Parts: sequence; C-alpha cells; structure tokens
Amino acid sequence: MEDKLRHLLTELYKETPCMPIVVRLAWHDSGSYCARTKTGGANGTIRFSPEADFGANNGLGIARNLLEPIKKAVPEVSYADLYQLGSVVAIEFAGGPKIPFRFGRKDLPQEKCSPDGRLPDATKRMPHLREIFSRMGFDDKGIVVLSGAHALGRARKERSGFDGPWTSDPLVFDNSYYQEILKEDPDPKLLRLASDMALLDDAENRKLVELYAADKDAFFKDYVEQHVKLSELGMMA
Ligand code: TBV
Repeated sequence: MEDKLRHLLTELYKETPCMPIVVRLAWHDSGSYCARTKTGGANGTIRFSPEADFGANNGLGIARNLLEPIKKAVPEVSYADLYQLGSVVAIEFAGGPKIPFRFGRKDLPQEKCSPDGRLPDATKRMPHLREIFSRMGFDDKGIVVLSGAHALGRARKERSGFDGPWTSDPLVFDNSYYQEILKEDPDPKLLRLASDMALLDDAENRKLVELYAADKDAFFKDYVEQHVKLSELGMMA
C-alpha cells in the first residue's frame, strides 16, 4: 500500500505542483491537537463541517479534492494517514528531507471535529504562538523549526487575506525561509507575517534562525524530528 500511495502522490505532484497546500492541509488536521484533553490531532476530521469551514482552513478543500482520487484508488488508507503521507511525500518531492512515516492514524467521525481557534493567528507574536504550540506539546524550538515549512507556498488574498510567497522559489523546500526573515532589506515581493518575524524576538530563537539560515543540514535534521511529532499528534489517543 505504501509504495502505491507514494507513486500516486508523486504522479500528482508532477502534474499539479500542489505540494504546499497538501503540507498545509496535513498541518491543519494534526495541529488541532490538545495534549491536555487528548482531543483533536491527525484524525481526518478537517474534511467535515464545521471544521472544514473554519477561517484558518480556507482553501483546503482544493487539497482534499486533489487527494480524493488517491483515496478512491487505495480505499484501505485512512484520510488521516493519506493527508500526513501526502505532506511527507510533498516535502521530499520539493527537495526537502526524507521524513520517516508510520501508518495507523484512525479517522474519527464528524462529531469529533475540533473546536475553532486551535491554530495560530498570523497577526500575533510569541506569547500567542507559545500558547498554541505548547497546547500541542511543542516548545520554542518546535515553533522555530516548523515555521521553516514556509519555504513552501504562498498566502492568497482570497484565503487568508495575506498575499505572496515567503521565498523566491516556493516549490522548493530548503532553508531559504530563515535567510529571508534575517534580511535587513527585505525583498518587497516576499511575505513576512508578524508570526514569522516573531521568531527573532528572543535571543535564543534568533540564534536558531541564524543557525538554520547558515546550515541547511542542521535545519533538515531538526525539521525531520519535529515534523514526525507534528504528523503523529493524537495518533495514539
Ligand atoms: C500557508 C499562517 C505550512 N500559513 C499559511 C498562510 C498563513 C499561514 C497562508 C494561507 C493562504 O492564504 O492560503 C496565513 N503561518 C501562519 C501562522 C503562523 C505561520 C499563523 C504562525 C506561526 N505552517 C505552519 C506549519 C506548517 C505550515 C507548522 C507546516 C509544518 N502554511 C504552511 C504552508 C503554507 C502555509 C506550506 O505554521 C502554504 C500553503 C508554524 C499554500 O501555498 O497553499 C508556520 C507555522 O507560521 C505557524
């Protein structure tokens, strides 16, 4: 099953370069996790209303529709596993690290949709990001590392209200996100959210940003660890 899924996902990315929005879909499914109540997480409920219609999830129906033929071709895979494997294959396809993958996420029913408000607000800075990410079980390092996924993709006015890519090649997964946010003279064509610049607010976090900007291998190594954790939130619940 894994080989067939990886093949179909790779064929999809060759035809339609939708890697960024699939990464965002997977993160918004798993990022609803609450470690205290053991609710939410990578459980496929993002495809049901009301969760599908939350403002933070605007546009993600596009990613779900692109993945649906793969679910039809391999019906034994759960949506939760398909979204997370889709993200892992997308990152690898875009030149990022190979991320180990485990199957076994269970799809939960519509009644188990997560409440709204569990994903971060792009207009806010570190105190808000800490509150959101610590609920999932991440510390500051997790926030800095996972934000590097913004090497991929762009914001769109009609989805989030923001506009533009974070890096000059939004279909390549590398450490360029960190290089861009450190620039004193930012490229006016590139996007910087308050939540991106927040990574420079604390000396410790800034040091990590500087390390990742200078050392792609260090970024990839830490990214793999944090991504596996993100992709498995709620899996054992
Ligand atoms: C898109 C918000 C992966 N993220 C994205 C948008 C916005 C944010 C644009 C949506 C649109 O207009 O279509 C507004 N990004 C945030 C916020 C933070 C942030 C609030 C706060 C820190 N993002 C992310 C993680 C991951 C992503 C953990 C994956 C691991 N997000 C992501 C991708 C894209 C967005 C690949 O959150 C591009 C999608 C940690 C596309 O091109 O369609 C960064 C973090 O960082 C918060």
